[in-house]
Amino acid sequence: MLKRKDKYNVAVVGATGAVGNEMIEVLEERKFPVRSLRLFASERSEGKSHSFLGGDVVVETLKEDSFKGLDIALFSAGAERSARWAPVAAGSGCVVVDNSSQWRMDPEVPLVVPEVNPQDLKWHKGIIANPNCSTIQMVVVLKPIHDAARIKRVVVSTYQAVSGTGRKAMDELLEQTRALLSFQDVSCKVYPHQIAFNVLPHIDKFLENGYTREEMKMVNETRKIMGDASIRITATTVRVPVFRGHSESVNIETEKKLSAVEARAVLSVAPGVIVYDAPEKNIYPLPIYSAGKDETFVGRIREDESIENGLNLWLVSDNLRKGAALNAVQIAEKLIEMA
Ligand code: NAP
Ligand code: 12T
Repeated sequence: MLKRKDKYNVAVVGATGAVGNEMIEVLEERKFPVRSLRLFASERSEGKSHSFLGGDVVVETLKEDSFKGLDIALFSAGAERSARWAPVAAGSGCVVVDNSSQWRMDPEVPLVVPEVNPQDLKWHKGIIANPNCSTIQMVVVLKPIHDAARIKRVVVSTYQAVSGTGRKAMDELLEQTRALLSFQDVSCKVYPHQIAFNVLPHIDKFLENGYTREEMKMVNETRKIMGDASIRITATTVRVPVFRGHSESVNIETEKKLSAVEARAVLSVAPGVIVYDAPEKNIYPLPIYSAGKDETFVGRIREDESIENGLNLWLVSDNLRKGAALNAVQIAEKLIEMA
């Protein structure tokens, strides 16, 4: 449990990565009450440093006693590192907010989006999981609709940015684009196929049932966060050559009828959501405008005319912010509020 203090000793694990970097920026921007900041990464980064509030913080490697005296650790260094080190941190009394997939479906670990299920923070035992990026931006929109009309079924297709995979994937999109524009051959290291000028219906590993792990994360995590295992969900997750900002086409079937006008009214007061929907003026959410923003943008709000009670929506959010770093910092802020 977090003890109430004026300021906290904070760690970012995976500080040199795409998410870790964003975490440091979000902590700074939101004036998180930091007494001291410690940064951790692999041996590859030893000796590197990162600026924070005008000073320079040196990047360290993890050791058994690294978490002594720390209050909060934000992890984003991959599932293996979380499996190994989150229990070590929690064991030394440091509360972990983990961005990897390692602990999300563990029944002992709350999976939290502060706008949706802040109450689940009450039962944490030292580790709190941050959901998958595609799930987070979808549930902030599903929750108010569920409260208003009870969701029976969701069909979602995603259009996910390469920054979701990390730094190396961003470099790959840039290098392939550069190579193709100068008539050179491309090399594929991160993804199994060329991502520049292409679309890949494949995110994370394929499972026995023919779905990808990313698709099943959206199904299982949504049910856990919403606290309703009866919601039926099916997903197709797709990688597109976009650097930042995940888009989603979401079809929702509800028990009660919700007209497009009513849905717009419900969403316009939902926390963390901005309705951006004026098609007659070519206004709808776009990944290039979501980059660097905190909210999930929703547009193309319309009734599904093929069923009785259905809606179609288009959602966009910055996957490195609400999808990862921002949600983790908001969890930490909520913990402080509750301490
Ligand atoms: P990334 O850009 O590849 O960064 C990986 C980070 O992990 C780097 O700081 C790296 O340090 C560090 N690391 C690697 N091996 C390590 C080790 N043995 N010990 C300590 N640190 C180590 O990846 P990313 O996109 O930031 O993603 C990182 C994590 O966040 C992953 O677990 C991913 O699943 C999760 N993530 C979650 C979401 C979400 O949906 N909420 C979204 C994106 C990512 P070096 O620079 O020294 O190699
Ligand atoms: N493979 O945190 O590649 O479970 O975009 C997030 C993003 C896993 C995760 C990606 C991934 C996660 C991706």
